[in-house]
Amino acid sequence: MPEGTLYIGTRRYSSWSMRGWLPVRIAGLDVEEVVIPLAGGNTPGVKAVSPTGLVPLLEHRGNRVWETIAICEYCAELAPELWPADFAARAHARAIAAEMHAGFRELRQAMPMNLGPMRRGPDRREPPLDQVARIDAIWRETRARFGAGGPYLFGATFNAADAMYAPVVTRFLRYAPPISREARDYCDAVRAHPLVAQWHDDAAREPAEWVLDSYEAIS
Ligand SMILES: N[C@@H](CCC(=O)N[C@@H](CS)C(=O)NCC(=O)O)C(=O)O
Repeated sequence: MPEGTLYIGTRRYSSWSMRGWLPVRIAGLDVEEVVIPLAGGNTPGVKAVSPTGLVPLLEHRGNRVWETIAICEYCAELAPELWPADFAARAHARAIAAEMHAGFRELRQAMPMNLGPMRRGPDRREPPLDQVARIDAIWRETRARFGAGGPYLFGATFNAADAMYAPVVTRFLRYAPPISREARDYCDAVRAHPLVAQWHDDAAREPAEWVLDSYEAIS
């Protein structure tokens, strides 16, 4: 019998669900996954289960955890490899993960996550290039300082900071804003990670009825 439930939204669109799901799976939590098809905001099924009206929501061993950054921390208590072992690297990982959790609103709105076919909808907006450049710099600087020995931000281990930026990778690969060669290589490495690949595969199997015209219009 599973030890709880992870509630997520439509995989095709729900970037925050992806950010919560990755650490839960890396930590190997034995939780049932419940996917709630998003309705484009104020989804009744999400409101019925989540205190914030948002997903992801993790229920595990009687604990309820919402907000992706808190889910990362919860999972890291059980799987410490979700943060780097080195003190300075760990501080940096938390800082860049928190920056993602708190920011880049304009980038997220202009380049919404959509794992379906590209449509180039009429409402497509210009990406905020200053925010694209900031993320590019975060990735390059982090990899230069801490990334030796592997393709991820902190080297060989895909950790919570990578999980927080994984939906940005899907956006950069889809919308192709101008990014550095190093950032592009990082995107390719994240896309090839088995769990990221699994998320994409599962998204591709979602029912056609879950596709939202309003979300497709800006993709
Ligand atoms: N700050 C929240 C953001 C969560 C969020 O915005 N989730 C969206 C889906 S990506 C949601 O639940 N929207 C409700 C809806 O579409 O009904 C977190 O880190 O978990």
